[in-house]
Amino acid sequence: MIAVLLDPENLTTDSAIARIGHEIASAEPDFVFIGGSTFVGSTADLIARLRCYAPNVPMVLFPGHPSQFCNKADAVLFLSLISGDNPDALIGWHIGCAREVRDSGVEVLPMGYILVGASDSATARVTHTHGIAMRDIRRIADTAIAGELLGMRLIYLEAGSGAGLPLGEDIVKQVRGDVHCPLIVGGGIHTAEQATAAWRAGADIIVVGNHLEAHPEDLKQFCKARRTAVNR
Ligand code: 1GP
Repeated sequence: MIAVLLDPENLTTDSAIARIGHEIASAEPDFVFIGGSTFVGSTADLIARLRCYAPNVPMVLFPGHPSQFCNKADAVLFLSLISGDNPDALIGWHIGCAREVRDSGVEVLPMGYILVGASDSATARVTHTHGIAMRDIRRIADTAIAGELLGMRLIYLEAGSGAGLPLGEDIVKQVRGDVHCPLIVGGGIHTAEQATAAWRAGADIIVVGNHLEAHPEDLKQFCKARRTAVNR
């Protein structure tokens, strides 16, 4: 599957929303993820506007800050940054919005979020944490196993938004072999070939953000590659 990640901070004009909205409606990705590392504010307006173009594509919150939660989404990735040692990112920010999330009726998906490498990424800066070194595949996989044992229903391997290169297939394969829950892989995916490599290594969902915000017309190529990868 494929998720298009949209950062409300980067979609501020009607024309930008219309452009990506039309591409989503025609290519039909499996999900739209909405969220950003540095955005503080509501996502409700963006969700409402995207739904006008693509009412059948699930809108899933991927919040970098509690203010991004809203009850207009279909689901929320309730993520804990388990690769780092910032208590706020592990559990603290969650407490502040726990009641609102529970009472919202939005489907809650507990997710272990693992930053790999990406020392200069927005996630690393905002959370004051370091990603796990790419060469330390054993620790990456053990972190994923620990997340699953703690009851997390999804594991997200993150190379960092805007990373020059996606995660290596060796990392994805190792984690795929070690956990049973759905595996999300994102960060630095710019081509359908890179997406296909991640799917074939074992990713259930690949996430593309920066590239599709800049080149929404490429979404159809990613969605076509998804069908090819599945039918291999
Ligand atoms: C970031 O994994 C996502 O959280 C997507 O990254 O913007 O590099 O595609 P990109």
